[in-house]
Amino acid sequence: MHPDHAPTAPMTEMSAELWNSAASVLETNWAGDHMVPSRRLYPHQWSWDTAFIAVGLAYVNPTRAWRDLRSLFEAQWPDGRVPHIVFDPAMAEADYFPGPAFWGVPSYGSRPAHGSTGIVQPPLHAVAAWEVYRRAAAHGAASAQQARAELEWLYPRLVAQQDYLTGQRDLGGGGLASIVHPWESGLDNSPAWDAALANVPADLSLLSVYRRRDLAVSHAAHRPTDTDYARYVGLVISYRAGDYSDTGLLERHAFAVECPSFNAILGAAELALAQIAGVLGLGGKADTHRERAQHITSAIVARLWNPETGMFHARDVRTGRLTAARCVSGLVPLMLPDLPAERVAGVLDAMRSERFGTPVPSYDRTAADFDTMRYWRGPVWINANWLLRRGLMVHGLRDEAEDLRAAMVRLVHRNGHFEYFHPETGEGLGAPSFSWTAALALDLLA
Ligand code: 9YW
Repeated sequence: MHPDHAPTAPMTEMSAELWNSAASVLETNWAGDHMVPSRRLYPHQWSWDTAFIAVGLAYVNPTRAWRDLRSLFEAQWPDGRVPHIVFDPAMAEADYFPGPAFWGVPSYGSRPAHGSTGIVQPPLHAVAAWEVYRRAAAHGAASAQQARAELEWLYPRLVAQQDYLTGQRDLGGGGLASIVHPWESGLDNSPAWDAALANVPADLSLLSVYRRRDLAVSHAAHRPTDTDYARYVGLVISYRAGDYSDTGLLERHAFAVECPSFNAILGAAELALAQIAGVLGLGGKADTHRERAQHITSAIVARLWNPETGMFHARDVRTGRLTAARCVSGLVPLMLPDLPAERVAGVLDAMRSERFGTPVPSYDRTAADFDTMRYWRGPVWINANWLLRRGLMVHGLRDEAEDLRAAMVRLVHRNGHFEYFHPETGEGLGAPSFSWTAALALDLLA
């Protein structure tokens, strides 16, 4: 890494220590042309991880940030979808389940990959590309020039990604993208999906055919259950059976949900694209992106707001019902600058209430099934808190944004660059040396 790229403001001993450990996690997890989220648990390239990671690499190694984003988009499908995992040919099928043979997707594009999955993840890449670009000049003229060239390469690809999600994936017809698998949300076993998943058959016999690799490298109590996994695998088999086509999907696929955080990120991506289009001299396109962001924001407000809970909820497209669960995803629309003031106030009330608090857990602390250990059903995740901090800053809440930043920095400094954290004790859970925790720590310190 480049210690000379550390922030210029004087650092305390604690922040210097955290900066160095974060930079070394990113060094260890670099796999030549992409970053892995974690060496043991996730040995391939994950889509939204790449975006969070780029935000941190922007400080210590922008060339790698661009390389990582390029590697991901080199595997983009002809229909514009950016796969949630791009498989590394250097790894064996057995190193991750479900692996490339299970998905059965050919290699698209120029990446010498071993195929990809057929599903997507939240489209945070335009936001990340804009962040890397903004910081490039601090690394000198050559870096600024590189950043502009990379933006030019990425821009049409980012637009194609948005077009896929707002077009083919608008299964509900109301201007929002549907996720067709819980993994697409990035919040795999969130209680937000429980109601919609109840309609999905859980064929546990599938797990005697396909062995869960995650349990070999992680604690069962910290991971989704076997019933969850049986449903996850069943949904892949269902989507795969139609060659991952979205045409007529509602009639033949048991899961379609509009997720508030996925769609908030979709809206934020349009705003980042507006900035990128501006830099590239495409003023007319910038206006279109801003309009599209406004439409997405309005659709989130119209379709996902629950006046009784005063926050956003996931909507089951098949039944038209909002899920009752109060999850961190229901706060993330705070990222959107055009969110009406009364909705901003509602989200802030929920965030400040005993249900959430700082740092924000993945699920309502007062819910009967709040689970301090199990993945997206209770633990604190740095990426979700990072998105919320952006939301606080977008709405001018500087003091609260600073409190949240300080809480995240303390958590990671005391406990390490873990994948997620116990919401009461702060203990690190899941994978250690986790890339997005390290990358976002750099951004929080800078
Ligand atoms: C899995 C890689 C991914 C993240 C997701 C997270 C988890 C993969 O890990 O899912 O095997 O369950 O939920 O957001 O992208 O870090």
